[in-house]
Amino acid sequence: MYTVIHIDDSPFFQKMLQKEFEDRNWKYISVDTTEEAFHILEITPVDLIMTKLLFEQEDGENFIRRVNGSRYNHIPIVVVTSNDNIEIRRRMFAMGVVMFIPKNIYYRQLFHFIEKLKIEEELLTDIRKLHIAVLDDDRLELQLIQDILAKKGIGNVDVFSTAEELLASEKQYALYLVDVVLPDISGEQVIMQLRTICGNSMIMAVSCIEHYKVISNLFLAGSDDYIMKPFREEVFIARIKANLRSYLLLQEKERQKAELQKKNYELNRMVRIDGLTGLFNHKYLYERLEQEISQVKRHQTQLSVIMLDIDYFKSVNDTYGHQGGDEVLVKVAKTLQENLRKGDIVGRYGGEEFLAILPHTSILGACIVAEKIRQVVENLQFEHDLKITISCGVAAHEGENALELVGKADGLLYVAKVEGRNKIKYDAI
Ligand code: GH3
Ligand code: MG
Ligand code: MG
Repeated sequence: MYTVIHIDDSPFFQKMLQKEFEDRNWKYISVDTTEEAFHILEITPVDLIMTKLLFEQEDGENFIRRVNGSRYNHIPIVVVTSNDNIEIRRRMFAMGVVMFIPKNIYYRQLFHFIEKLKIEEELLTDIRKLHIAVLDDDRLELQLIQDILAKKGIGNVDVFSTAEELLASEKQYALYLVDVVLPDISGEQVIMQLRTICGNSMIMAVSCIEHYKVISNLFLAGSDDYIMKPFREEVFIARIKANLRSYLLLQEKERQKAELQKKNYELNRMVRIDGLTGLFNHKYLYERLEQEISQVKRHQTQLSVIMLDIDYFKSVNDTYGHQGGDEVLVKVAKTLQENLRKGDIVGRYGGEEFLAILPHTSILGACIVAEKIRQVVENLQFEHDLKITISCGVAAHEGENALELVGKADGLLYVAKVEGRNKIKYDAI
């Protein structure tokens, strides 16, 4: 929760602002005088000071000067006044006032600013989670940067005094702060090498070099920003925040891209895969068979198919229920996958029928495979001592199209069924 002190003795504005702030989950403290404001500052952490300029006891400008000279000088000050002219504005901004709001247009601007304050605070929270590497050959400078970061609660910081050490580090950092004047290697080279190893991390060059050519070269080498030494703490942190904004946007984009790729992959998989067994589905089997047939024609190779059907499967369902039947289907499907070669294609052709496409395989080879599978299925262990057998029709490609070839295997499967099941039938060439 954030806290605002509002110094204004008008009950009307106090009431109005109280509601606006509280609606936004802020703690609102209103005081009538600047002295009371200092008292509050002493006893509670404050995130924003809002003040008018004209007080009976003290001039508002004087109050701002006192805040600036105190240990509360980091708290943003917003001035709300009806006394608006360019001269006053200039003076206010010179004193570090972050916002000047003429009383009549008070709100939109103010709450826009407050929203931003919240986002800035969130960014700081994000920065605290980052792993940061600082490279500087000057140990004092390293300490200075570390101190500035530590003051903001940023502690995941590793410091390096040579480029060699940093480049050899196994760890990837989200932010690199690189001094560009180094004894053994140019900062530009360091940045170039970092860019190749760290991908999208933020790289900020830090130096006192002023020459435009050097600075523009650093950006060419892959730096995201350049900060001139000596720098003000607040500006330094603000620049890190600015870079973090783009970094987070980029990361979000990458995340969305990866998610989309995953969804596309899943979608592609879903149109090819049978939901129950995880094998290819009927549609994909035909696509692949057509492809394989065109390969056979082009390269004069061999191709065989096996049509497999579980025997008396209806009675499995009748005895053990549909779910029991499904379990058998899954186990048979797994067995097929395990007993075929990597280049073979196996899918669920229909209910309890499977089709295996065996590229570069003669009828003899296909029969050996079919017989092996028949035996393995016959010996599978199921609950309740259930025994399962399959019948197979094995056919070699002899110029048919996909439909004809499958029809040939299906015809042979039918023969296997008629001749008593648990056997393979092939077309004798
Ligand atoms: P045959 O030895 O002649 O092949 O006899 P069968 O009982 O195996 O053959 P039939 O074609 O008469 O019955 C096939 C059964 O397979 C009927 C159907 O309910 C069942 N079936 C089809 N798809 C599924 C499924 O996804 N899950 C389950 N549990 N059963 C299915
Ligand atoms: Mg069957
Ligand atoms: Mg069937």
